[in-house]
Amino acid sequence: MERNPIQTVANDVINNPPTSLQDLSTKQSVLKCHRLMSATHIAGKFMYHVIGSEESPYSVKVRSYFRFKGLEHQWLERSQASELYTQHAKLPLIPLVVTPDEVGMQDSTPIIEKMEAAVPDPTVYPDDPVARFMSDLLEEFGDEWGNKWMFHMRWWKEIDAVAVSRRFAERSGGDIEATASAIRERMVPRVWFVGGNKVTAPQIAQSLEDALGHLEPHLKSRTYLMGERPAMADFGLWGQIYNAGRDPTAGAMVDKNPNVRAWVERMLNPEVRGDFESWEVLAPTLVPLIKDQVANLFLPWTVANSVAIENGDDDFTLELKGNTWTQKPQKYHARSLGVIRQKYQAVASNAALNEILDATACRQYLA
Ligand SMILES: N[C@@H](CCC(=O)N[C@@H](CS)C(=O)NCC(=O)O)C(=O)O
Repeated sequence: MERNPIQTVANDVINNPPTSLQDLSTKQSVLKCHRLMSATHIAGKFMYHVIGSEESPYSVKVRSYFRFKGLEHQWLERSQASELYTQHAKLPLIPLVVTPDEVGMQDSTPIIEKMEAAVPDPTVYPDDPVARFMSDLLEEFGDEWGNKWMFHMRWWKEIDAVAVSRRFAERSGGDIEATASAIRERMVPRVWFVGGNKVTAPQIAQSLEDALGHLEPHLKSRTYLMGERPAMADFGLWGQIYNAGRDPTAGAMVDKNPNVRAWVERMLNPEVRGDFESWEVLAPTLVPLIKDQVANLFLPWTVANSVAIENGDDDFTLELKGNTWTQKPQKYHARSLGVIRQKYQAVASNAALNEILDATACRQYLA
């Protein structure tokens, strides 16, 4: 087994005592330099580091994935890992994963996909190709639409913004009220970024309530969304619902759905309890969620968003389930629509999948 760097340098000093004052000083400064490296870096040299925050849905998504895969890793709050973060982050976003050979990875979906390629077992991809694509689609839905539930509801109402900003402030210490108020000043205006405004606020809350209402019966008779083991869909949707579930208003909504609440707790440390289910078995309770939320809200929204980005529009407006939705376009989502469309292209010759995507009214947005 390889030794940690301090031990190696210390042994070198013992085995090869310094021969001159200059040599002594070199060896001392090497030792000091290694000591100065954060304790976590030293302790975790041979493991992954997952840098994020409990409050960040994409960070806890990746952490749960690492836990599920049994990948040796150390979870570091962003504030504990400034040096490592600055060294490896290319984008000002969390999560950041640093591999044992010190490569930085960002963006939760590609992180999971790269890890799946490197460490395939236990897989998060259902073996049934239809279930697998639906799982990817639900992951995308969770990441891109589910984030509106979490982020908008967290900062929209004062009761939530105050509670959450105090929770954030407690982590950073100091004057809690002053820090909480500074956090609110920074975060509340950002709800516009996810499309939260007076017109869309009731629609976002309704969407969360409806999605939870669809998930509740689906999770009555199974442990995870695609059967008895977690899939991509679980990680994407869970990160958002877990975080929403920690805030007052959205948390009360989650609590009304005991099966969802139990899944939320379970997904903190997901594990294999059995097999994935076939699409035929999943469909009766998953299709209503896909029709109502993915086909009627998320997909038309993401396509309109992407068109607005292409046209360079300042904002875009469309009708979603009979309500007017209006917002400024979001760049990242246009890119991720391209990615899910590519995933569809890779399986577009699957007749059974096409039949289901047509029946759920999803295919028109993906093809
Ligand atoms: N698509 C990215 C999104 C990551 C993201 O938006 N992270 C947020 C936190 S949840 C962030 O870092 N925002 C900037 C900040 O907190 O300073 C992913 O899946 O990892």
